[in-house]
Amino acid sequence: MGAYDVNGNYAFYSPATLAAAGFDTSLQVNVDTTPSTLVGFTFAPDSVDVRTTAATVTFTMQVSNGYRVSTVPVILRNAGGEEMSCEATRVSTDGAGVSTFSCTIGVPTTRGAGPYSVFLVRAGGTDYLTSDLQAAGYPTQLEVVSNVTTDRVPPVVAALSFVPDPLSLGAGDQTLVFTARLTDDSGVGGVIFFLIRPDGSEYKRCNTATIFSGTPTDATYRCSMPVSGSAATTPPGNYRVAMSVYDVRGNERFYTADQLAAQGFDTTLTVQP
Ligand SMILES: [Ca+2]
Ligand SMILES: [Ca+2]
Repeated sequence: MGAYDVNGNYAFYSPATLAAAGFDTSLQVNVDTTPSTLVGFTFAPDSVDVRTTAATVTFTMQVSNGYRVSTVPVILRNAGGEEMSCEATRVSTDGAGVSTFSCTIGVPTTRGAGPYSVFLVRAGGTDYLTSDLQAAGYPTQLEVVSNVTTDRVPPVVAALSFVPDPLSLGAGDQTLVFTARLTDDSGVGGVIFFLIRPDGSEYKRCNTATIFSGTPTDATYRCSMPVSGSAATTPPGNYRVAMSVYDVRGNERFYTADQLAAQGFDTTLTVQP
């Protein structure tokens, strides 16, 4: 320390000088390097019935040295790969530094039925997997009672065609009509047809969610795309057709022209001058 009087006389006292005078001059600073640890985990309820109305499940975690952790993610997964998750935020911290985190997962009526396992809880840098949670004696299984079967599979393309092919610019503006038959266990949601220029860039797309014929699980879609008869707008050459398909559960797949061709479909549209 340094000390001065009203006349400007100044003296600096080193730690050694102060210690020699009998004062305690050391200050101990403790740095806590103990990692955060999950010390409690539960959720309620452990079974929900969403056959008629949506439900919620609340997850509660206790984390030691909780000040080191800002959020605690929780992920659940069923055997079919359907996932639900939430990210818990701090509710409180007790005198021993154990923080309580909480979050809620909404379970809609569209959620697939069956058991869901707590796949992951992440506290600080540590991932607690199902087996870790079980070993610690925590609950890991949530039962969902629902009328819906898990579906993680996008629609399958059963047929694809388009007319006219070849398309002649000499005949003026044309309408290219795509037809595709799609199947899906839960029901097809819709389709987007992509027409790709000879240089690989997208020329135009045609989007429809209206079934032309069939049923939702075996649906035929038809989509009309205007094609300009101007060679400047529509350079002659071999165009390709790609598709994006999706079901009513949100499962989506993009099929490249090559993938569709590998299934045996004609995906080349010849545009003639
Ligand atoms: Ca599906
Ligand atoms: Ca063709």
